Amino acid sequence: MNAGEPAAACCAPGRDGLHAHSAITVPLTVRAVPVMSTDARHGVEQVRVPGQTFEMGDAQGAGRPADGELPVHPVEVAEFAIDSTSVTNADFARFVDDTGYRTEAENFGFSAVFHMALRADESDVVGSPPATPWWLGVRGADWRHPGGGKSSLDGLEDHPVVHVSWNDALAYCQWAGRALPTEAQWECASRGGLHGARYPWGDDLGEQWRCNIWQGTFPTANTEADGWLTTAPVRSYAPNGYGLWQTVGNVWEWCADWWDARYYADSPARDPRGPDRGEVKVLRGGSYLCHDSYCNRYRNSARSSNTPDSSMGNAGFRTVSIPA
Ligand SMILES: [Ca+2]
Ligand SMILES: [Ca+2]
Repeated sequence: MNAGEPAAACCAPGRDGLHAHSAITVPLTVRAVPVMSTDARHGVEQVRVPGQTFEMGDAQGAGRPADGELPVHPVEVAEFAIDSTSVTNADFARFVDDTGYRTEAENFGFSAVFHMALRADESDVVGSPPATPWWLGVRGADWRHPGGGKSSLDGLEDHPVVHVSWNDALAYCQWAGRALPTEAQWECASRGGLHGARYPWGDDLGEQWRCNIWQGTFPTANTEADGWLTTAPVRSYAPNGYGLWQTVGNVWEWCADWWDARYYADSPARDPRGPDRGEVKVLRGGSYLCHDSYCNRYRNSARSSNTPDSSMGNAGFRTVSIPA
């Protein structure tokens, strides 16, 4: 992997990498106070993150160089309000009911499903990236059918919506009068006021599971010691110091910024908004598939990326307020 390639290969397959007609694998490539939304459309509780200067980046040296978590650098962010949880299936359903919006997974006809989550006929599996065979392109997989055509949202109303692309998340934000967080806002919020910590709660995983990742042998045997094979309800475990739930683990979360591994070396010190252009958008926080054996990206500073039209069963989003 060189600096020009997206960092997400193991975590989330790009749209093209799953296409049935793709002959060659594509290079994958201070406690805040809850505030209620002023827009009744958006039902997710928000919390206020105070304006501050924080140290952005990987203070432990735990990341992969190609992900661009270094150098650690001071970043000043203005106060903002962010969702305390990921947008849920129930939240996204209100948007779709109101607008008739069709997601990109529905328009393309398929999305990326982790092999152990498959609930579809084998004939609906349209492809798989050879480098990451645990990802299946599944016809009929979309936000309403997270495991494929034989799955549903029954019992998953309070789970994060998944199989939404960056473009889908943006469409939701435009409807809700919200925005996607910048990468700097996301990391500042995930840190919860703990300077330089590895996780939202401190530096150690601890004896009790505090996030939804993978336990066991990836990608074939998950002991589910944390309670979940795939997504968990958004208010599982405990919130961080700012009142945010599950920034790390559960699902990756789209951010507004284009991704560039070299960005931290030369980014604005105040409210950075990412490179002006790019090929892939930033994803943050890791997912239920993270395991130290291949992906330790369930950390505050960890970065990943994917193309803005890609969707998968382990990525969703949360939103921020739009500055007046
Ligand atoms: Ca788990
Ligand atoms: Ca998350």
